[in-house]
Amino acid sequence: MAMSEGYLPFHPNPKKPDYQPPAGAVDAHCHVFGPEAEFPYAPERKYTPCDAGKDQLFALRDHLGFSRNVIVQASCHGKNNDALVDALETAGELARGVAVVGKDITVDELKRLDAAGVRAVRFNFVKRLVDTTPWEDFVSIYEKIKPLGWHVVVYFEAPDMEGLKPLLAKFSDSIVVVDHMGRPDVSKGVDSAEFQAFVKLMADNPNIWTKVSCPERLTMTGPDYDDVVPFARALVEQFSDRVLWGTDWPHPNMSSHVPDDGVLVDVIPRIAPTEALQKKLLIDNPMRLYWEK
Ligand code: 0GY
Repeated sequence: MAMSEGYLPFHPNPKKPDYQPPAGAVDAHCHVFGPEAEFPYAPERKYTPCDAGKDQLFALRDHLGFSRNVIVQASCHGKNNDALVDALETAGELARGVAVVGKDITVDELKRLDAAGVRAVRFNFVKRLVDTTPWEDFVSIYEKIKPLGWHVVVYFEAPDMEGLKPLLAKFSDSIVVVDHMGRPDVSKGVDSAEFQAFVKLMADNPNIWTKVSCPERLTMTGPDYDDVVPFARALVEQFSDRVLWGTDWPHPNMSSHVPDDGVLVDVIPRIAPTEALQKKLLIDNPMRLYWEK
């Protein structure tokens, strides 16, 4: 199956970052796509990506100077987590996973995912990526994963946050990780009501974490990412024990530019300016959440 029209494949030869991550650093948001011949894309998908398999992901990890990955099931694979599980089984202790499952998932299947290294489910609310799922389904999945000690990863865009608060409140016994800082409109500024509502959500709910990731998706100015840095830095400084960082490789659905992953790594010291903050962001927080369950 051909890639979606206009789909931009990932950067073929990212630069070696100038910033060297500390030994043991975790890329806590990345994906594997296919390869389609082995792991076909889901019939219900909204886009067909460029194949981006586990070997390419692990080569990128080494090239960028990272030690571990948290691999997140993406919508193009639907609820079939086979490519994710295969990558996790290859990586062993060097990767953990976030799966997407349906409300009819069995306990045995959840245990199989857990044994492979899955530690969370992802609930996706981005309308261009998935069809709507009834809230009761998310709640029943949540009840099933709780005994395993898993947490919840949510992906939504800023205008949808307010309406989702009652659902997020139902997950208050677990950690809830919000992808990509809740997708703020960075042109509005850090002090905007929109972003400050997200800061307040985190301040009011100590179980809510976020990924200070995806400058490439959020920027309006381009790959210096100057307009995104203040958002991520504000969150790292205020919530240093509840932030994660990831490349988002292989960057599905980019239209403005193809990010160079080495350039993305060089953003880290601008959002986490001290060694102590970098260690929390890249090692302590992801290790606590994904490896020390
Ligand atoms: C991301 C972002 C995107 C895609 C997905 O599940 C997905 O397909 O998460 C996006 O298009 O914004 O985190 O990879």
